Amino acid sequence: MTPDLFAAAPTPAERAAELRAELHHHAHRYYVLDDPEIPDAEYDRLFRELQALESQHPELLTPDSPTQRVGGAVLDGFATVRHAVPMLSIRTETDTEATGAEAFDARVRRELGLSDTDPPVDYVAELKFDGLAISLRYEAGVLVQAATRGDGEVGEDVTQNIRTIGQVPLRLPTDVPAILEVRGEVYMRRDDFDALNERQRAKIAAGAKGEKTFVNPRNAAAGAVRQLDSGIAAQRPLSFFAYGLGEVLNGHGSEPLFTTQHGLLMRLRDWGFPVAEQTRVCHGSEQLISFHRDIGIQRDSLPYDIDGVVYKVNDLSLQRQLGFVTREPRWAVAHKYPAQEQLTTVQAIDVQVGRTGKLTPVAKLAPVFVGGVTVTNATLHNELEARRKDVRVGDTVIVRRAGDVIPEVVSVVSDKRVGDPPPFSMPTHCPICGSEAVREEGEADHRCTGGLFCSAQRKQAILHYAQRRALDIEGLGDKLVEQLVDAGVVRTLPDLYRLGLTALASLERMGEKSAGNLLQALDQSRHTTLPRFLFGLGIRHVGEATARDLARHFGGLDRIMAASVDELLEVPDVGPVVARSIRTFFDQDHNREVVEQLRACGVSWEEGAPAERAPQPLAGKTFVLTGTFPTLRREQAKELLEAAGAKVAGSVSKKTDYVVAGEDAGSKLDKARELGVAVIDEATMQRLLTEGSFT
Ligand code: 5U1
Repeated sequence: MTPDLFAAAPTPAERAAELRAELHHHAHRYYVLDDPEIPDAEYDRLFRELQALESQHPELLTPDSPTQRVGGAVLDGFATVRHAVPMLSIRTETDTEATGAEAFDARVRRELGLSDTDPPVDYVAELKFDGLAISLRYEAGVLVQAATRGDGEVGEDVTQNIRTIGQVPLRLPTDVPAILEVRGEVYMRRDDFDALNERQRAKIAAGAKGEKTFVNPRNAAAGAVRQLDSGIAAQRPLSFFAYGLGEVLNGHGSEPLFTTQHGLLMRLRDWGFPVAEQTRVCHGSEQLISFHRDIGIQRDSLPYDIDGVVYKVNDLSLQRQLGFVTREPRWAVAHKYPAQEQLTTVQAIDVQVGRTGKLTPVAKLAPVFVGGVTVTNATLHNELEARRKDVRVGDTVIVRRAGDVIPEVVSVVSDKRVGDPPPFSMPTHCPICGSEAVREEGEADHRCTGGLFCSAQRKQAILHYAQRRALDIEGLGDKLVEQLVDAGVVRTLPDLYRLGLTALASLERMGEKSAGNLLQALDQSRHTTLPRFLFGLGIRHVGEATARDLARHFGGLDRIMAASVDELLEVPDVGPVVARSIRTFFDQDHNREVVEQLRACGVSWEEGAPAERAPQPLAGKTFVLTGTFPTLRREQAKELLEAAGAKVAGSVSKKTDYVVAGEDAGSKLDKARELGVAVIDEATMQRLLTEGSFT
């Protein structure tokens, strides 16, 4: 568009309105849609222009101005707010099994007078965010008040703090009702929580007084919302999801704005509120059960904590018909997952030795059922962490177990401490082999200096070599490795291939049949691939991907063993730390000896020529894989794409170039369609792999 050179310059009021509108638009793109249109620097420039205008003309300052997000006001206490429509709570179904969803459906059907032959009831299934419920009040489309739930009737006015949340719109489109209360949850993403705690730890280490780390994202979010100094609240990264309404007056026109809960959520999204994409319409209890199961699987990979899912009757007229019991609607229920945090006591603190000699303090706990399993050990990571949390024997602690993550001690319940047990300190010598334990400068971990002299390191090294992703020796598990090392039968990796039937069969709990199977598995493992072998050696910092890159780049093991640090640095994704670690490993005579002996025992793989710089037809492209493919396993497809230079991501965003969808593709396919990302099948992916683009 050519600028109109003769147009009058805007007045300060016009320019301020223009800037506010532009900043609102870009804040929505950035915070809600995660799809910014302008660089951060440009946003900052517009923001500063508006700030300058408002300070020159204070009369132009409006409560919905984006400049009001930065916080600053310090309150003596919070004013109270009487909710125009009470903020209800939700009934909790504590039965975490599928029967929990069935019980809710049965209750709803009974209350509605439906018989078994009537069709299934439609529900909306949503996520139950682990945060703090908030009511946002908009008058004439402008945010005028934000209040906590409080006792449901009266909450606290936390408007200044809520304004600092980028995802909360300060102003809504013009078609919203004159009075509109939007309800939802303020929460903290896990990555924001980790970064916040990292900053807190740095402040504490620098000697700042009165600073602390936070126990979990929910507490951190609740603390930020109830922070009297809004300048501090503004530094706590909060997010928001909308899921319901409070008071609504003066809708436009005579048509209702929506007749279903799903319609309501979609309308909230249109108005600029973040609504979780996992929201799903479910027909009857079976689909509720599968939603509960699907989200249970995804739970740990969501970027924020949830403690369950919520089911709501979809039809708003049926909701009205069902009504409430005390403060809880009959049309909704929260269906929980097993708690991920529990209280227990520390019976001892042991120190375990890992494959690379790392010493890890581990709290031995009174058994406790958490995250779906009984937990008896929880990692304390290292001495600094154990001291920071000040975990002592006898303490009552909060233990957390999320998914496959190793259980950890979140914090000590300090007022339950009995007496004055001594603080934990790391032993000066390895508890297994007695070698000196050292902590190198700049590192948090202590390490045993015993190397393969240390039987604990040997056991871990053997288990690492035998694992499925390395040499894949079926049957060689912890117990057996322990026996083999403790009995002195296996000292180094090549000893595995020297095991005989008689020696094996004489071990405790090992019959002739199992011994025979193990020998067969060992024999099969002799034929392997270079990446598996390299990974199996357990070189520090060399994971599967690096092992693959090294094999591809050099083609053969001798070339890798002879490569200088500079030559290693030529491998894509290998940096100085990794390169030095590889060089150091192969500089040790005993490591070269192990490799030679393994080869002498018949361990072999195919070698190739060094890569010329393999063609990378898909360099710079990002793919997401979903569903089951006709010929390739997901892992194979990933390997092929990565070999062609593509990046394979776990979730779909605007930055995704292609979603490869197979049978039973899930929510990633829906997301791709929503964002207009190209969806292709396996055959098209194969064409791209060879041709790099469509011809
Ligand atoms: N997603 C969602 N969470 N949540 C919490 N919806 C929802 N609804 C709630 C609550 C307390 O309450 C209404 C059913 C009143």
